Amino acid sequence: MKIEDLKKRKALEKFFNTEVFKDGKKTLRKYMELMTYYRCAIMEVETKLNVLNEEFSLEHDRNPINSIKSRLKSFESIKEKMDRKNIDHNVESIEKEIMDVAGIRVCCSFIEDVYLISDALLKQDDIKLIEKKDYIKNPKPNGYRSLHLIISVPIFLASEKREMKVEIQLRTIAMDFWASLEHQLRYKKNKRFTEEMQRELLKCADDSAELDLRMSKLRLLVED
Ligand code: 0O2
Repeated sequence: MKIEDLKKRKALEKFFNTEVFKDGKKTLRKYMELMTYYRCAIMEVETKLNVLNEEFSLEHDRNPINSIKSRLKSFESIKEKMDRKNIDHNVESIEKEIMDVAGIRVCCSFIEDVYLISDALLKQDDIKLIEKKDYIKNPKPNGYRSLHLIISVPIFLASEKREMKVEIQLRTIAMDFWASLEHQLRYKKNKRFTEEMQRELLKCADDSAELDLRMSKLRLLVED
């Protein structure tokens, strides 16, 4: 086992041992199992998205999905969220209360593709929509735009079927460009956003939304 893995394991053991459970080892196993199920759920949803992308590219001669990135929330972020939201430290609560352990970010070419992919995915009879937040129609005050879906998807194990929650963020390339840079700036050490900086960021978000609209108009002209 690598030193980093060993350190991670020690931190996990400490968390599960001292803070909640006497039987830390058993709990750690449950946690590892749960993370494996989330990884499987990510694979399921990624496959669905890739299939949709293939199908649409065959029909329309272009890819509606530009890139798909996925991540499993780190133990540190899960713990931070549980503390922030006053959630009991146990494995069952992670599954019940934390909606974004499995996260998938889908970057689409045009705004219409965001809704095309989201509608096609939500139509599938094994997908259940748990929550939808449309920050494209209603951007956040700082200018953030994306369509957020929390869905549940079944995974098929050797002896059982399990419904797992996955958070999907769908956005255009322009929205992703803004969100990635805003995230980098926001987490710059020892720096604070002044009101002027926030205004400038909001303007950048509005300008890139305008670009998205212009690109959509061009697409209509080209595809007409
Ligand atoms: P990560 O590592 O990106 O996943 P909560 O998740 O409970 O804190 P809420 O209201 O449930 O809050 O979630 P929300 O705001 O709908 O979406 C949270 C996620 O959306 C964030 O995840 C970001 O990925 C993204 N996001 C939301 N607002 C912004 C924003 O203003 N700028 C950027 N760059 N991204 C944003 P996490 O948890 O921050 O981390």
